[in-house]
Amino acid sequence: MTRLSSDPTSNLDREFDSAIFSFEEIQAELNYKKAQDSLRELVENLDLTAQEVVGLESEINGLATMLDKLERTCIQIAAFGMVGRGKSSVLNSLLGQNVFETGPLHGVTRTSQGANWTGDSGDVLRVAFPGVANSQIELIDTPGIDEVEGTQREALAHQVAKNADLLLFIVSGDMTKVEFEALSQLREVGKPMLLVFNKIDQYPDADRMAIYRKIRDERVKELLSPEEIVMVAASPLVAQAVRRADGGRGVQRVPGKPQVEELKRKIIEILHREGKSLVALNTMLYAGDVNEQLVQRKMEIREESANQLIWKAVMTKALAIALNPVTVVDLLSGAAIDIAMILGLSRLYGISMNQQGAVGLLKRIAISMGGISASELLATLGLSSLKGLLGLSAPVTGGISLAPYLSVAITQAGVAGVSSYAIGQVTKTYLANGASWGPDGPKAVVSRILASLDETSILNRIKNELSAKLGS
Ligand SMILES: Nc1nc2c(ncn2[C@@H]2O[C@H](COP(=O)(O)OP(=O)(O)O)[C@@H](O)[C@H]2O)c(=O)[nH]1
Ligand SMILES: [Mg+2]
Repeated sequence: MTRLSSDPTSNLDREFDSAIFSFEEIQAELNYKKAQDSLRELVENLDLTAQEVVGLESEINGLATMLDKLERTCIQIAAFGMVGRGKSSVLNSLLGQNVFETGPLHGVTRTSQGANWTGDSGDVLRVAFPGVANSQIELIDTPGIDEVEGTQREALAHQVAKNADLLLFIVSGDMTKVEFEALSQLREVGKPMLLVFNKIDQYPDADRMAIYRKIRDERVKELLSPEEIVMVAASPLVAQAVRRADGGRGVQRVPGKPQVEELKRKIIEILHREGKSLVALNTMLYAGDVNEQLVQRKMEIREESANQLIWKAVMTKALAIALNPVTVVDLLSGAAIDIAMILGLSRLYGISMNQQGAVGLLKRIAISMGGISASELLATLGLSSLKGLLGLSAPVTGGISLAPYLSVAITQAGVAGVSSYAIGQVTKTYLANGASWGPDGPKAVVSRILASLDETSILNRIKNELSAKLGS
């Protein structure tokens, strides 16, 4: 494709790169492989002239490379701590299954067994989250920091920590010197970390809070912020009335339900902040959980992620259109972005959809949208040649015609962005409704959403962001 090649070129190129980069971020929310295949297939099937392909190649390849990189992304969460503090129990409570062996004896964690293990390297045990297809999450259990000899332990801990995305340091009471030193060393690796105060069921409230404050205000004051400390009971013991063999009554301590919601919430927040895939995480942490509050939270996070994803697609499309002076590329890259957005949303809502399905849905929505897609089409067809002309003439006239170029481009891009926004909202509603249009059919859903959209304010938001990006 032809690029503007006067002064602001490098600027625009950079903006375009960052558009592709935000596209990458969208992909981070998806099932990478599927979206990647769909996009590639889509692009391969485009009926472009040789000249047009040449222009598109670098973008397509760049995208593919980034997608490849993302595809290999795997989230690793590693647990550290002294023996018996509950490292294995905490990981089990996250999994919702007893996969890591626990017990009062030393060394339990050092013997591997079972078919679920996915790569037992030496003293470190990893397990991929079971029950989620193509799980991208690995939980890593390590031997107690007091179990392995000094330098060897340090090297091992360092190695595990270096590769992990999140470190959990487990204690079960006030910290010892050994714990403090190990924590300090791990902190140096610079990875996000949570200090997990486990076994809180063992302490009366007052004692628990006293220990918590001691840890927070004295032990790790310099190393961790209060938000990085969380209290849990991964495997609490609860009193249960029992009838003894002799007919008398007694009390027995039996394992109760883990109290780890706060930990799950913090893990999600941290990894979200780090830009790691929320989809996989939510699936992992909330799989099979019927707790209403958690379901509610999951819905909120999903809604939030969906809106973010839609907005990124809107801006990616708007920016791409503003910068591409060739009509056919406008239309095709626009559709590719809408389709990627639909695929992304479908992943987010756990509804599997292939590229054909996404194309079908896009067509359906576009038909039902009537007005708005027609106006986008008109705007694109009517203005693109003008945009191309102005864009191409820029170098000759020394950039004088850039101003009208940008204002036309931004208007056109804004219209396209609004249509993507509407398509995104319609898709979200459809998916949230279990991939169904409901009794009244797609037209009714689309008109309801279109009626509720504040087009002017969305358009202004797009224009403002674009103007800021393009420096006009
Ligand atoms: N009361 C209580 N006991 C726990 C809790 N978490 C773990 N435990 C017990 O502590 C012991 C050691 O746990 P484990 O997970 O094997 O510790 P690890 O050596 O750090 O992996 C086991 O007997 C667990 O049942 C908890 O929250 N409350
Ligand atoms: Mg263990």
